[in-house]
Amino acid sequence: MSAFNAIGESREIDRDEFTPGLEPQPTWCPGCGDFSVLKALKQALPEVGKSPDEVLTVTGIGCSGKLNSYLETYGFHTIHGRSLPVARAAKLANPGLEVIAAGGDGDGYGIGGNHFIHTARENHDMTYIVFNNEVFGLTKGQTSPTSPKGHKSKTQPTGSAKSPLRPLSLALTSGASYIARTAAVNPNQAKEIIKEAIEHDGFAHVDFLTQCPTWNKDARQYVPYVDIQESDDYEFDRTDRQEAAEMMYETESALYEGTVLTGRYYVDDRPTYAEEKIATGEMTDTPIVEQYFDDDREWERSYDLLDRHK
Ligand SMILES: Cc1ncc(C[n+]2csc(CCOP(=O)(O)OP(=O)(O)O)c2C)c(N)n1
Ligand code: SF4
Ligand SMILES: [Mg+2]
Repeated sequence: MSAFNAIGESREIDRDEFTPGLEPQPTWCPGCGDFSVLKALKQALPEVGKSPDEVLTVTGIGCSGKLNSYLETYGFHTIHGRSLPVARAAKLANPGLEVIAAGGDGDGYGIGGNHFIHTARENHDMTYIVFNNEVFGLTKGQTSPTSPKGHKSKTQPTGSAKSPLRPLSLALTSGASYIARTAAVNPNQAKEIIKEAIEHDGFAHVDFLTQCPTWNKDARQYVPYVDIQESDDYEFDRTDRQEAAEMMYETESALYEGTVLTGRYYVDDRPTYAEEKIATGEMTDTPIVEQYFDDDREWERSYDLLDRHK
């Protein structure tokens, strides 16, 4: 049990507790894949024993960024591409919180790409869900970092000249310790993968293929999908970097040729950022949030800084 008594409380949790009273019905377009992410989270969180007041959902800007308006947890709707730094700070300050960061492909792989690389490299303990619809949905369908080469949009009416970014491979080379891809059309797998990602200690990246029927008609390609763990055609060891890298490369290439491969790609159990910092002595194992509410503690460094800025 934490000093913050909602955290670690053991009780039966009903998935309806995750539906907010204020905005229970999402305003996403009919058929939008984003509904599946919300549903998977509402199912997964109670199944891993989390109640709404133990969870913080941090989102960026985009249709995907509206997630935390429709999910009854603590929420922080940040600026475009900045969900990860906010999520990192919250987790470091209050490690008892279950931190889920989320955003779109434009948000996380474009404007926030640098944060993605370094949050993975540092192995911050959180789940990061990227709603990958291969376009900028909210701003009406512009080309995004994952739009296929040749994809036509208002920004590239003659077709994109650029090859798409490879999110799984990027997560692996950056240092993420859990990497998976799922799809809105595969709700059972999505729920299970989200549960694993939440329970993983370290940076868990889930590339979630979410069709945008309004601005990306090509996204219908997400059906049918293949679960690589269930198919006899794919066999690899997901604790082996080299084998995982090859499987990711095949998956990312196949997507743009019309074959949707999903599943778990990589897992390792290296120490998290906080564990590394505690080991070097840079951080104590008393969470900052508890130190902050300790009336007897002297905040020498902060007073120092304040004095210097007078
Ligand atoms: C700094 C900044 N630049 C640009 C925008 C405009 N903008 C809002 S959402 C968005 C793209 C959203 O695309 P994505 O992240 O893929 O999310 P989706 O809407 O597809 O879920 C952009 C460019 C912004 N809000 N802030
Ligand atoms: S514009 Fe696309 S991504 Fe946004 S809510 Fe509509 S279908 Fe979903
Ligand atoms: Mg998008």
